[in-house]
Amino acid sequence: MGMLSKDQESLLKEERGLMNDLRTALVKFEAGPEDEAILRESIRQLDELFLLVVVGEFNSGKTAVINALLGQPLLEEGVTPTTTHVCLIRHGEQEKNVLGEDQILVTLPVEFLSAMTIVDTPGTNAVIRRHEAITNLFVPRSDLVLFVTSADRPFTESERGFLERIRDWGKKVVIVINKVDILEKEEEITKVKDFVLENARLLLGVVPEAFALSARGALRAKQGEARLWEKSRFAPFEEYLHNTLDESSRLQLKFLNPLGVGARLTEKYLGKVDSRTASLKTDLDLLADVESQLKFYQEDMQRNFGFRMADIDNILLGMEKRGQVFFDETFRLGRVFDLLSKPRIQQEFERQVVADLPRQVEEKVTQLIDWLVESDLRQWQAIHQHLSGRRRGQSERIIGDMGPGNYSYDRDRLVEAVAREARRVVEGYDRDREAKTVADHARTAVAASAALEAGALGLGALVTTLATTAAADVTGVLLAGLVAAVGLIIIPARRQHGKAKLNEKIAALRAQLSGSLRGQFEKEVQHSLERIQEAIAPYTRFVRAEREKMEEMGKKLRDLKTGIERLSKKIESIR
Ligand SMILES: Nc1nc2c(ncn2[C@@H]2O[C@H](COP(=O)(O)OP(=O)(O)O)[C@@H](O)[C@H]2O)c(=O)[nH]1
Ligand SMILES: [Mg+2]
Repeated sequence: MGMLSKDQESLLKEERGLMNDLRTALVKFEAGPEDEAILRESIRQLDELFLLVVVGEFNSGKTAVINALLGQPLLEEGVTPTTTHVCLIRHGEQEKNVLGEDQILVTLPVEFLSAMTIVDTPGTNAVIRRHEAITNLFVPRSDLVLFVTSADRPFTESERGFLERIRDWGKKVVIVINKVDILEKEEEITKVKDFVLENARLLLGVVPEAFALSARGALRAKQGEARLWEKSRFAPFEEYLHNTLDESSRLQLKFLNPLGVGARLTEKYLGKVDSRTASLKTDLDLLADVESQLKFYQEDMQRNFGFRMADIDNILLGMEKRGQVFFDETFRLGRVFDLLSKPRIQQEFERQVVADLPRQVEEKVTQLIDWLVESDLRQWQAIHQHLSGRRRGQSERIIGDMGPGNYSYDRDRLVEAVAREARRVVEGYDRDREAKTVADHARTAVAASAALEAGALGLGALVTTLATTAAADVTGVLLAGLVAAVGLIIIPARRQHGKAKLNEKIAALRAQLSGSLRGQFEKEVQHSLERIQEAIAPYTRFVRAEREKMEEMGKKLRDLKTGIERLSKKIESIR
């Protein structure tokens, strides 16, 4: 670029700062390397000569237009698609150099090339995809796009698509409708031009500059057939390129170039942030579902457990009642001789008071355990179902990757891991084994609370032992009381004492049993919840971290977008 004014310098500085910010953001958020390269190129382009890129379908006459501008048939026209290259045309000694597989550099001592570089592209061609890719590589770098369409097939479908992409890069487009010499009448030319302009307006939102001309006629005129010049309509086009597009408008376009690219990339990644945020929303909803399901599970367990423990309490209360009856019936003078036999009274106590309490307690506890185990299994089943549903839902709308960070891969892998763990648990769930483990724990807890050797005793046997110990204690009291009663005849007082003692014993037994069972089952529920939460934790952590990242990225991109818009307006308002 030539000499810049102070204002221009400061605009340029601001622009570089903004674009470098965007680059840093894209790198940080693992944007595709091509996008980063495009941005880098367009920033670099700020230091280069004005770049005019000529695009259009194959055979529309792009090369012919350039030859006509140069006034000499320096570039080969009418070549087949397979032999075309991107051709960079610069100012210099007349020379031709191969730059690479797809590019050649032509230098020519033509005056206007000292103000701009022209790029002749092979054109968009559905047959040769590679050409399209090469052309697409140059479009983002261009400061101005010259879009050449042919009067015999103006504005084809593929040209329409191509123009759309050019627009997305925020490029200024000038349209050339070439080969108007094949149209006989003036009104045919007007018709074609109107048609092209209307379509371009619909696509671009603005009416671009458009020139209907004959490149062939112009070249021939410049080479001696002067009478063809007027008819070629080339003059207004040349006038536009050389004069309307003066130094300051070129500079303006050049300044706008990286901003257009930046706006396009910002838009693209904001779109990705949006769709990923939406995807994360479903993950978060799912996790919230799971969370509330677990909470409900916990509450349900508490409530149900309360009912079931009340059942067990009732059984123990029944024993307490039977004890009272036993006391009243046995502690009578009429049975004094029966009562004198200690083994006998103990036997009777066991038969009438203890009765089938151990079996009943054991049955209730077994039911409780089965219910506990079943609920645990159901939680895992629910988790598995939730996640399988989520996986299916997700695969239907796979979102483009945001670079090597490979979000969907990580996410799916984690969901898969949780689902796999849930499936493993569900499929391998051995109710009997689980129940036995819980029963063992419960038995150990009950034994520990009673300071008994748990050993190989089942829960029922344990309860029997506890009840019998109580019985022995109480019948002991009974006998002592009996002797005293017989001797001193103060039976009622002794009876009172015996009953109180029995109540105390049974209350202690109840406290022991329900206290240790409750403690143990609470532990089991906690453990079950912890296991499930642990299985989900990596997925939860991932989703939360991703969401934070997306929030940060969205904010950064929106800030950049605002900055780009503001600077573009500033640049557009110069002149
Ligand atoms: N009738 C007519 N033919 C043209 C004109 N310009 C180019 N052509 C022909 O159209 C064909 C393709 O031109 P070319 O410049 O190679 O097209 P490109 O593939 O877009 O570069 C060649 O045979 C040219 O001679 C023109 O103004 N009028
Ligand atoms: Mg060509």
